[in-house]
Amino acid sequence: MKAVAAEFASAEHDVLIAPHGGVLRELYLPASEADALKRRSASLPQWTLNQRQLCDLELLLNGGFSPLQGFLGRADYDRVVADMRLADGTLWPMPITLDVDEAFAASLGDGAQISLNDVQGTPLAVLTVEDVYFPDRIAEAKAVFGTTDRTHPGVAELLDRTGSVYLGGKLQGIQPPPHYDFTTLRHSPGQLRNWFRQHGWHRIVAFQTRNPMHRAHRELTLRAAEQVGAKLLIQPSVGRTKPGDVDHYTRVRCYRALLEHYPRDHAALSLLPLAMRMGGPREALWHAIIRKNYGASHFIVGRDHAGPGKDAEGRPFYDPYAAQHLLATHEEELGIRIVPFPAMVYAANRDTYLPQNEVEAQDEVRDISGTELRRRLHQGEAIPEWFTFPEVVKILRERHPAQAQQGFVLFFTGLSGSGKSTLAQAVLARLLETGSRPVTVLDGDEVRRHLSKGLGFSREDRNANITRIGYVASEVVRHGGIAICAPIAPYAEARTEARDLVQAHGRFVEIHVATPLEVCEARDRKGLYAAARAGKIKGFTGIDDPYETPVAPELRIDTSEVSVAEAADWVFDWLRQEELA
Ligand code: PPS
Repeated sequence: MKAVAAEFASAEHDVLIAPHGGVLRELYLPASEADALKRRSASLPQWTLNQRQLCDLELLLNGGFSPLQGFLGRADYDRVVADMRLADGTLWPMPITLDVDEAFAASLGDGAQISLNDVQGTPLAVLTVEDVYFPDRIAEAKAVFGTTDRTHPGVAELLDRTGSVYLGGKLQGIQPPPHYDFTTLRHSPGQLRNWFRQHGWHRIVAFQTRNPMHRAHRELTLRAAEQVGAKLLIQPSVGRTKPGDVDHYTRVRCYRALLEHYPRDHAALSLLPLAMRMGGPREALWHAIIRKNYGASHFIVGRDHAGPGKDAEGRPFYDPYAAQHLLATHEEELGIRIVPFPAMVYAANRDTYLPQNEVEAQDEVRDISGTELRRRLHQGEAIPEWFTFPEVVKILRERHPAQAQQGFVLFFTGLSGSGKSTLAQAVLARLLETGSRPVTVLDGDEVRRHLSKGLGFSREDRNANITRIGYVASEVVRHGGIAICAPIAPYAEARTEARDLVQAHGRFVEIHVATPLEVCEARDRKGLYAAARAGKIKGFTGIDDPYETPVAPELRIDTSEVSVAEAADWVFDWLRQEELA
């Protein structure tokens, strides 16, 4: 069987009892009541869910977070944070909370109901607010993540991007958050349980992942399934994972390709809209409960499950086997069997994969880390067949082309008359002479005629101008093109913002055209310096408005010392050296 497909029965709204998983409670109202609530929701206070809240809501409504019936109130929250249990003692390790800002919380009256909407404004559920409380987020970070180090993505989110007030209460579901991607691979717990029942799958081992899967994962999952005599459910998290992870579109293409390499009718693929917190052991426990709700009888816990990587001092946040130990302690209570598995490694001398604990002294162990894989993709270097399947490599290479094909930005900055535009034109000519890649030029004057029409030269307007340039350039780079920008960009903060926008997709090459003011003023091609000196133009850069000199640009060129042709050669040679051109 290739994938669990559209043949699933539609979601059931009743309480379902499955062979595994116990009681499952969906929070959707029957259709006619949902319609009535949808109409009424328009008159309620409106809350737009962020991505994490949206993922949480989806799993609350479809029963993935059973037995929760809404966002945690104070008593449940306190006990979950302190000892991984709801107030009634039920095991639940992760605080599922609805955070809002103080102003919104203050606007709510007693017994308030609020409409929870997606960014398009579609009402998805109504929350009846039973509790409004101020959490101690530092204490939450320490208890849940074991640290307040913001290198931990869960901690950074909690401390820096989480509202200061939590709302607790029960939910009434109106409709599931709409998804338009991979719709045949998305299932509610009820749908999956039905599918398992219809297909006679009684023992099901679930595998969680947030990365593309390679041969080691295939070997691990096959062995785990064989060990417990179960079918395999590959259930990757596609809601929100660790920043910097391979996007889920690419990953799902890889999983589909990999599925062809499993024995027929032994493995199924289903996507989980989970917003991961990277909470290591606690998160692993949470993942197991979710998989139980989806009808799995077993759950694979590998090395460093849901680990967030290293802390600010370069030490791992969690012991790599802490998750396995924690789950073993709670296995009876969990209602799902844990299949702990060591890392699988490749022994070149035997041309096979082995669990790490079966490696012998004479074995030649090989591994390619995630970082090394990214480096090879980046450099266009070979990726051996023992590591992954050619179809998977092809998908990853399409998504991460070698550096020479990646987009980049040349960001010339300097005083008016410093030679930015002329140099930009000369470099443009070199790029077009030697390559076939599309180049977009965002010159200062040109941009102000179109993209930034109406903006002036106040600090605010100049920064808005540079942000617009940075945004357009980042889109060009995202599509694999080259953008050449040539604004004055006098303020460091705006240059940094443009750099950050671009670096999400490719290289940002800042070139400070460091021609001295006296030279620029002597050139005075547009007569603007004379006008500024005469007080006819106010706030002119270099005269009565500052130019904050770039501290660490990739290149610095003084056009009073070299010809335009020489300067262009210099830029072009640098690009060659960096394998960008
Ligand atoms: S900024 O600061 O980066 O937003 O400036 P930019 O968009 O590059 O626009 C600079 C061009 O606008 C003309 N001009 C001024 N420059 C600086 N200060 C003031 N007050 C000003 N008023 C008009 C000037 O011709 C700049 O063009 P270049 O090509 O840099 O000489």
